[in-house]
Amino acid sequence: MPMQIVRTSPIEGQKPGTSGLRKKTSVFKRPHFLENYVQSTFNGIGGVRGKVLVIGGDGRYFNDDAIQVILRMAAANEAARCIVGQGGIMSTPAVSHLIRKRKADGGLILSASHNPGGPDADFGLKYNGPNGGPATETVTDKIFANTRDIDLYKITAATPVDIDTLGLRRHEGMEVEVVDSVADYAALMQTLFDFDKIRALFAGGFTMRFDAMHAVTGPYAHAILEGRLGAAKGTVVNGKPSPDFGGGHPDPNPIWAKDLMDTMYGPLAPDFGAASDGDGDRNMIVGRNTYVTPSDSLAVLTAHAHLAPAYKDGLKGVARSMPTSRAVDRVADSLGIACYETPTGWKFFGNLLDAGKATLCGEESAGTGSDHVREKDGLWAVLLWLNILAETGKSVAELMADFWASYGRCYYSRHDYEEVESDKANAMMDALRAKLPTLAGTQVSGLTVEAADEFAYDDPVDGSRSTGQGLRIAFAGDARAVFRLSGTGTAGATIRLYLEQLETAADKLQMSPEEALENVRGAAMILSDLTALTGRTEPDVIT
Ligand code: VG1
Ligand code: CO
Repeated sequence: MPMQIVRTSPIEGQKPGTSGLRKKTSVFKRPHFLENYVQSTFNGIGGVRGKVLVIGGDGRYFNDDAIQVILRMAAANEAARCIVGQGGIMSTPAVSHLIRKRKADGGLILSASHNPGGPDADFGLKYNGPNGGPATETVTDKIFANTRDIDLYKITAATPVDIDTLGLRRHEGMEVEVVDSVADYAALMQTLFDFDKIRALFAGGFTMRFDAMHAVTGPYAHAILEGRLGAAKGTVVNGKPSPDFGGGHPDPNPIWAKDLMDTMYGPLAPDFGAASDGDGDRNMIVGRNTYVTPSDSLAVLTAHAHLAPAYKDGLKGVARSMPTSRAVDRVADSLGIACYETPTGWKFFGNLLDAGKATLCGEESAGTGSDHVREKDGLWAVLLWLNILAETGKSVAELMADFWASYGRCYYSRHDYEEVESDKANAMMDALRAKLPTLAGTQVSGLTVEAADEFAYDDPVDGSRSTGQGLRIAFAGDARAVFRLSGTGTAGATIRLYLEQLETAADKLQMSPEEALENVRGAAMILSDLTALTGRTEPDVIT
């Protein structure tokens, strides 16, 4: 095998963020950038000699070239086998499932997820471990350490590997197995949900629109919704993956999935709407005239999960990321199950799922999932909603109204200030952090601060501690504001401000979120001094 050892030196800025390494595509394409990171990943996990890896990506621009480099490096590093999604395409939850199903040693996912794709947009790469989940911080720390003192990488000659033809072949001493990207995943979904019941729902005239946002879930949604479940042809829109996601932003929220929102709030709205992101791990749920916040979705799914076959015996526990609203806590309380609060990012749920402490997990950023894989899973969430709608016979609006009547409503909104100059964003966070210990008891914007701290997480399974996970301010009357900096952006800093206010009064359950959150937003702006310190008056995106 013609293996080359290439001399290299460390490249700045290869620290993995919330979900792997994300950079401008042009940065990933710089000489040695990808190769350094791949070799550092291999080194950080103790080498890949004799190992089996699953490899797939969301199909964005550079996916095809990058996957060839990764395969050549896996061969040169003496991996035994790479299992690759056909054409190099596989959704993030499908990769997670395949790692588990095939008992692989890990996997590489080529994706920048909800970030746009293209030569001038973003690219990303992340490593998932043998449990199918994103590498824990202990592992990403090792990968990062390797990026700091790398001096060589190994790669074979530039003979392209055929990843379009299904089947097993040898390539430069390594086995390459090309698999159908959808089949195993679709089969898994069928074991979790009552497909007969959902098929009957569609056969009875129930209508749906699934917006794949020109991203990876198109083929999965076609096969499962229109194929196995018999939803009408045309249910799936924007279902053909494209390298730049049709020029759009594959982030399923009311801003970027505006077409779907317009349809669902228009005169011809179907019964149910959903969308998913670039790599298929996020979901947006919207009923006729009824947008469901991801935090509420997690809570509603927790309350009704027992209606689906996979969860009929109940849930062991649930987990949510810290900024996610506390709606699910109230459901867990009434079910008598534990509710864990973790830092942002799916890597923190893995240990809880592995240890059998949590069955469902979720994040306010439109990620929901369960112990069926170790990633969040967009289509899974859509199918669980469909199963619940089929069992209850209720509309999304009715389910939400019932839910709020039982548990109260956690009004919730996230305000993103994008591409803020990093030093200004850091200065704002530093100033607020310094102020936190003095805030309890302060009156601001009609609210009283009850407690304020910087979130740190002690993993109950492996005892590891993660610090610096967001600044949180709790107000009397069950209101909360949280500030943190995004770890997935590729330009400047993104400040995320999360706002929450619980209402339990029956006559206050149908307010607009803006109105319900006005006081807590006002208080957050005053306490953070955001406008003075960053020059921003309005957020770029409100979800
Ligand atoms: C964001 C979300 C976080 C999510 C992460 C990866 O991270 O807030 O909840 O886990 O993206 O999602 P951050 O650090 O930018 O806030 V995905 O679907 O982009 O892999
Ligand atoms: Co994603």
